Amino acid sequence: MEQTLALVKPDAFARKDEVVLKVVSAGFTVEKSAELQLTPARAAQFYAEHAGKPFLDDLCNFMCSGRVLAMVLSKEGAIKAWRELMGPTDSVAARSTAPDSMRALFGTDKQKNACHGSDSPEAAAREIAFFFPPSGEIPDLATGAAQAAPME
Ligand code: IDP
Repeated sequence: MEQTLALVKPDAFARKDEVVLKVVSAGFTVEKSAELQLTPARAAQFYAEHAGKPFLDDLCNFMCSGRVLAMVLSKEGAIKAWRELMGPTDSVAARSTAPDSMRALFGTDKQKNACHGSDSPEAAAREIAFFFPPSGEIPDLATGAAQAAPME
């Protein structure tokens, strides 16, 4: 069964239970979940592929502005299915083109768009390991990986 990494971003964290209900209704299994607070260093590491883009600093600040819910979701074709359920990046556009999507329902704009989803099998593997390191792995304190542990 394919797995993907889903995040409920800080702007939608207060509505995470509604998001999870829709995730389960859409046939995904929540294999793992953790609520955590990203540090600036961890956010920059997570979004390393966007290095140099003008919105990166703002994006990292936003991602550190509150807690996130990280989940490993599984389903046949989970990567594509979760991106479809999330909807397009811009929540404003999503409200006209995909009104039932997570970003239309729970997001605000192009940055505060409620959710993240891996965009390829390679990204899913990397992002799942980022938030849920294999057991026995020693957390990299220098990069703040220990922050990925669920909070009380
Ligand atoms: P995706 O999350 O739909 O895959 P990406 O292009 O990978 O979109 O961008 C990652 C995240 O960066 C988006 O989800 C959004 O929060 C933010 N972002 C993308 N483009 C912009 C922009 O033009 N302005 C502000 N934030 C943006």
